[in-house]
Amino acid sequence: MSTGPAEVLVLRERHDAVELLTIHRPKAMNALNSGVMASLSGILDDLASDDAIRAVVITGSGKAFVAGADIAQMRDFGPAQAEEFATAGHALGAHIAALQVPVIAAVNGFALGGGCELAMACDIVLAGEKARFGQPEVKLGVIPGFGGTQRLTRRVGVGRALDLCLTGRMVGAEEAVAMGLADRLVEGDVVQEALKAAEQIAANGPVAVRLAKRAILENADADLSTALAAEKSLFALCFSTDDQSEGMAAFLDKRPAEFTGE
Ligand code: CO8
Repeated sequence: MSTGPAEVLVLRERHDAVELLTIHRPKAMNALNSGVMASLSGILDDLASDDAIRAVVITGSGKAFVAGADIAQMRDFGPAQAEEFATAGHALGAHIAALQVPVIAAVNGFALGGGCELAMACDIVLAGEKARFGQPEVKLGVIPGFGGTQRLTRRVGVGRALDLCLTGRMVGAEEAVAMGLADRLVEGDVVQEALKAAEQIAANGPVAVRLAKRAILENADADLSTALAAEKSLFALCFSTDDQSEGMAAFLDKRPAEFTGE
């Protein structure tokens, strides 16, 4: 018996040095099932070894970014399967953090539960006018399991995290940006704006972008003096690169820099 072509759950589009990933299960509001998670994880592996890539944008097909983990898949889970699923979710977040290039979430619609958590696992969160964020897990009798209780708290503070995780209410783009859940409110096409931000990043010194991401993410939970010491050594490291010589020479020569990422 022949099997049909495998369903493509994450669409890939290359825009020069920027990869656009679109989670594509529009009939299920792009809910994260094992297939989507494995697909995303495989693509991130691929991108990690792609030297030409400078930034990644993640968005969703149709009217959702991602409306959460797949409730139909989770319904019959026992604790062991739930733990395994959450482990896969955490691994995906770690994968995004470990990717040397920045990852931008272009939140085009519902970003709920695992979808809100996926957005917060990205480096920059752009909220389109139709974006709706929330951690509605308590309405289903569970709690966030893909980093929501922790990443949300780090982004918005304990009180607001408690508000969102205990009421399960949704917030629109404006409120999300005001509380720091999302980083920028975008009027118009959020994917185009995310690609524009990604292109801006791609034009900067690749080593510097990489080290800036590392300096911020690896030290966000460190005490200030440890974090400043880490910044100082990464700053010094920049001065062993061609990108630093080229970037500063280009500024002084009043010409655009031609970075090599070396
Ligand atoms: N899982 C499975 N199917 C979903 C999900 C989901 N999270 N969200 C929507 N769908 C499906 C609906 O069942 C429906 O399917 P069908 O057409 O077959 O009936 C279809 O998508 C369209 O949805 P609606 O008809 O409900 O569309 P509306 O426009 O009326 O509403 C909403 C859109 C508001 C997004 C609504 O669908 C909704 O509330 N969805 C559920 C949101 C939610 O509770 N998310 C949290 C899920 S729990 C979670 O994410 C825990 C994470 C734990 C970590 C796991 C590691 C990854």
